[in-house]
Amino acid sequence: MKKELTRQQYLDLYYYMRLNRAVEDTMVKLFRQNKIVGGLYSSLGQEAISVGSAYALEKKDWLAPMIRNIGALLVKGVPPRDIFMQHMAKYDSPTKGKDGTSHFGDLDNLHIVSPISMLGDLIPVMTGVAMAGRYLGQKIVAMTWIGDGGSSTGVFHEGLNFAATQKAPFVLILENNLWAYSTPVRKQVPLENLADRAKAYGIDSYIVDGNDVVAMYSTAKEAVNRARAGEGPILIEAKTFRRLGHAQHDPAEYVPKEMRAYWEARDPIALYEKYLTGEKLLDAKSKKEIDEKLDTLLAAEREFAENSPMPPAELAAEGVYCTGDDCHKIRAQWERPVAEVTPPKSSVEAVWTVPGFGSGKGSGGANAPIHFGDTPRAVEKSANGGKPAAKIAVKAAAKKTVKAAPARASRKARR
Ligand SMILES: Cc1ncc(C[n+]2csc(CCOP(=O)(O)OP(=O)(O)O)c2C)c(N)n1
Ligand SMILES: [Mg+2]
Repeated sequence: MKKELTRQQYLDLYYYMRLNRAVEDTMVKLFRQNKIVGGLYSSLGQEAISVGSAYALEKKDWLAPMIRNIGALLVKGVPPRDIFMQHMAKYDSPTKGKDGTSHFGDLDNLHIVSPISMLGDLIPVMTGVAMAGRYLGQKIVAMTWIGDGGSSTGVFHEGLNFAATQKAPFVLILENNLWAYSTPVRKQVPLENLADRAKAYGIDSYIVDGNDVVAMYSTAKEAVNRARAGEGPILIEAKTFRRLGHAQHDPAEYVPKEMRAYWEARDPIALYEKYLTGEKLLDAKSKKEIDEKLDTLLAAEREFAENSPMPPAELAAEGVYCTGDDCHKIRAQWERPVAEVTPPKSSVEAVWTVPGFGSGKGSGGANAPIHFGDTPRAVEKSANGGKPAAKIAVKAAAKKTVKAAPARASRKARR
């Protein structure tokens, strides 16, 4: 680690890693007291990744966390009480006790997109956020995280390819913690470095020690700056280790003892404390002050969360299904003149047309529906007979499709 940040930045990184660990330690206690509703995941030993990467973002930037990114939420400004209450399904929680432990965000103020369980799906979603920001001239960067296991989903590849072709200002942090549930990374990816996946999309990547918070921050900062400057998406592989099981239910007995011992000796907070002390950025007195600050904060946040009521039963069905405008309103926030982004100004002539398809007109004069030659004929009788023009067009198109009948016949033959 070389000295390149301000003293305050060094101390911020330390504080947020400690806060990340303290919040999760508190939740383990709540879980054992049976106060957590649902699963409890841990980022023990991975705090430097969430904290270092989220610290590289600006306030206006967007992120979407995965299950091991509570540190990123804290850096972005989510108060610990919200995290506690969400895990306890309390009425004052961000989702009023209605969604999973990690399934919450804040679109209005903190720019956090709520995660969903399907691994990889946040990649195209955050690519979309990045593109929307560019479209609106906001100069934002979007960031999300994915695990080694999640990097083998189809949507990881589709999403990253899409981000690359769109040159989206998007940074993807791949947390290679060596395990996906009980599957070691070597059994599911034939690559030494998962960063090499970036080559398939023609984008740049970095490999970083995920247990070194300063390296994590510096690398993320460079990637964020490059993405913001219009260089397109960047993939960062952070090498680390999942210190606990997949979630609280998993004792992870399948992890070799030597592997665990190696990584336990590389605890990111212990390593960083040693560095800060060596560089005279942290002494016993300021460490004690941080300990006390965290103890006081967490006691108050936990008390608030514990005192929050459970949601009233009569509200169980409310806000579950969208009923339109009386449920919630989504309105475009125009930041460019409406005329510029709506037709006719926004319309572009199709560059590829096929007669009878898409922008072409059917013989009946209406827009032709897409017809692949094997859909049932809509009109069997005479052409007009009071049928809508679109249906007549279908018939006309079917007639022109020479291969339609043989295709149907051959499928029948196969059956
Ligand atoms: C598309 C999809 N497949 C499977 C799962 C079930 N699942 C949840 S977490 C997980 C393991 C994830 O491993 P990894 O991506 O390495 O993340 P880690 O838990 O190590 O942080 C699996 C298989 C899922 N949520 N989504
Ligand atoms: Mg993993």
